[in-house]
Amino acid sequence: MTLLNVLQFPDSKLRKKADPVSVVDDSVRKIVDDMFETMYHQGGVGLAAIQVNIQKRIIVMDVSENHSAPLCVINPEIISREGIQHEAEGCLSFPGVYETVERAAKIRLKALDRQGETFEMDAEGILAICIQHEMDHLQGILFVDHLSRLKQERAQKKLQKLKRRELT
Ligand code: GNR
Ligand code: NI
Repeated sequence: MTLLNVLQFPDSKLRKKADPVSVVDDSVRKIVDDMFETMYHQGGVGLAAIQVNIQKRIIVMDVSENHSAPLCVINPEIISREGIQHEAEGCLSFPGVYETVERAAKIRLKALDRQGETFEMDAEGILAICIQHEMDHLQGILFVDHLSRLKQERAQKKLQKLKRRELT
C-alpha cells in the first residue's frame, strides 16, 4: 500500500472534475486501498480521489470511531434527498478550518462497490454529510464554497496563519 499526497487549498487541481470509472478492475481497487490507507493515516472520515490528484469518481469513507465501517463508493449518484441539516465540517484539503454547512438531512445513494456491483443505500447524519461533502469534491467544489464571502475570507486567513506557523 502507498500513502498518497493530499492536495491542499488553493491548489487548482482541487477544482478539476472527476470522470466516471468505466471498469472496476485491480488498478481501481489499488487506488481504493491506497485512499483508505491515506484517509486513516490523516485521521479523516472521508476522502475523494480528486484530493489525491486522481480524476476519477471514487470516494472512501469511514465514519466509525474505530475504523470498523469502511465504505467505498464508485460513480456515486444521489437519487433522492430529504430535509436539511446544519453541521460543522472540516476538510483534509483545508486543515484547521471548521465551518457550518447546510446539507440534505437524508439521502439515497446509488453507486458501484469495489467489486463493480451496483448497490443502493440510505444515509443520514454524519454519513449523509460526508457523502455530500465528498461528492462535491468530485465536481471541484469545496465546503468553503457553501459559505458566505465573509466566512470564506475568514477561513482563508485562518489557513494562511496556520501555514505560516508550520514554517517557523
Ligand atoms: O475528515 C473529514 N471530516 C469531516 C467532518 C465533517 C464533515 C465532513 C468531513 S470530510 C473530512 C475529510 C475530507 O476532507 N474529505 O473530503
Ligand atoms: Ni474534503
